[in-house]
Amino acid sequence: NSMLSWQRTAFHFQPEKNWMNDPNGPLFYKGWYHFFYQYNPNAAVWGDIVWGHAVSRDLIHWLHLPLAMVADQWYDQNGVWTGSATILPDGKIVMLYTGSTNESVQVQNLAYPADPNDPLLLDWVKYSGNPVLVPPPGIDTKDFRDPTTAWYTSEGKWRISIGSKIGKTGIALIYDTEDFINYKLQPQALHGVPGTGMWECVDFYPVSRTSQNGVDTSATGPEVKHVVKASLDDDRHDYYALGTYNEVTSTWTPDNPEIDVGIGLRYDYGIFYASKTFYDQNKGRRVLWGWIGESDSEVADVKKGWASLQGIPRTVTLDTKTGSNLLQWPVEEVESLRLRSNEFNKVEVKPGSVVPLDLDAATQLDIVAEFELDKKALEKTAESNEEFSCTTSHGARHRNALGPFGLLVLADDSLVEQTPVYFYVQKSNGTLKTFFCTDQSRSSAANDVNKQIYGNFVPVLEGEKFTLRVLVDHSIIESFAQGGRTTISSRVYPTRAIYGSAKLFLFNNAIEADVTASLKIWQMNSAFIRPYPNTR
Ligand code: DQQ
Repeated sequence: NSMLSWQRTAFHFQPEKNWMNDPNGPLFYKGWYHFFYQYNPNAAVWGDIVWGHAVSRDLIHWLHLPLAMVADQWYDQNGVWTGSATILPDGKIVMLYTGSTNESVQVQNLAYPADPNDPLLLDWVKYSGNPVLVPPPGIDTKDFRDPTTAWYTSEGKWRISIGSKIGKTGIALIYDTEDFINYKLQPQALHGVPGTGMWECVDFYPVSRTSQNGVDTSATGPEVKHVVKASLDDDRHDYYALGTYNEVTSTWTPDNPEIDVGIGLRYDYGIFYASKTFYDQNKGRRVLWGWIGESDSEVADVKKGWASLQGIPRTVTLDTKTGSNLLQWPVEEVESLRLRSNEFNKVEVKPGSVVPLDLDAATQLDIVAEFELDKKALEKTAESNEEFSCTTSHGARHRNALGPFGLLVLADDSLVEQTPVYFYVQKSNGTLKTFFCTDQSRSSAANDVNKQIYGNFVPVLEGEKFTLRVLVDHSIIESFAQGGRTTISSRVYPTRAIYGSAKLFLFNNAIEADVTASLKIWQMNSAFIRPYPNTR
């Protein structure tokens, strides 16, 4: 057991032990951020699901609380599944969640805090008339789950969405309600995309077109665009698209049907699922939580006694420069963990070389880096029409004139273990096309772990450098390229590159171009993520 204990993280949210999955009902109330999550109190694998609960002042330091809801009713006997919170204008909290009934039918249930004066919201009451929604005609009893936060309509009603599928078409059903007890199914789904299968954990929210502030879930009008997100059960990734919401028909239309939900953009090109946003009225921002599972074996999870992390919460905004993607960025509070820093200015990294970065240890880091490609090399490089893809093009070993270049994270001295986080640049039609990837193929000497190469295209606009932010925390690497246009989260399980033996390097595997790198790297403090004092 202690053999694997280094894999536990220092500043990512995780329970003391056992299995965790989806984030549930995040909200800010009376000075506290509340975080609920899918939790198995009995084992380090999925099952016996109840709601775990923790609170924080700053989204970084957490106090674990007693379970918020357990499977104690016929309508949630097979699991207290995923749900969302809505804060009503009078401050009341409404929680809607999916119950898997004694017969494994998926139904929606209502719950609320027993004592609204308790800022910790320790006790939850399930509504006596539950369930409030059962699968409608035409919907399979096992394809009806994960209610969203409600938003307000101009008719003065609340509206929610619930994920489902019809045949192979993933859809977001829409219901209107006045009291959260009686609901009316709308004749039109919010949206659906053929071939995408079951939509889990649908999310629907506005983003401002003019500012970087977040907006309340009910905001509509010309100032906003609307995001639809679905977690695709079939391929276990979170897909989003930007579009326009029509309140009258209760439908949403993507800006570009070619990058629709499930066939276009992902929040994260690594491991990141069942995510959920909430509007943080405390700081006027929209915050995204995502479940980052394990990519080692189930046997290893059982041995270590826990499984899963939550990503560092991210702010989500519209990228007003491109207009066609979101920007995700770690919440500013994570910067309060920054300790001493090292700066490296304009380090030259020659083609085919590796440059060590002199740090005390490289297991808990916040890295901010920018890279520039040599202008002359850029000019004389021939056009390429190579079909590149991070996932299939042999990772950081695969060279062209202009890449790959970036960082070797959680590497040991001999580079037997290393996780390259990098850019790969192509010149075609006189312009540059850039990919952002993470190569796990040499991340661990262990062989029971996922060694995929992750990544995707990242927009780099005229005049921009290649910029990177990386959070490293023992067994997780969260990477954000170009201010959060493309993000990749990796779980890695080095056996040598641990504690003081973990190092960080720059690398440039381009054939022709010099790369100049400037970095600021902070050692990160550990967060206080503490058990609840057992006084009750
Ligand atoms: N996890 C929950 C479901 C949801 C799935 C069950 C997504 O409500 O659809 O643990 O990971």
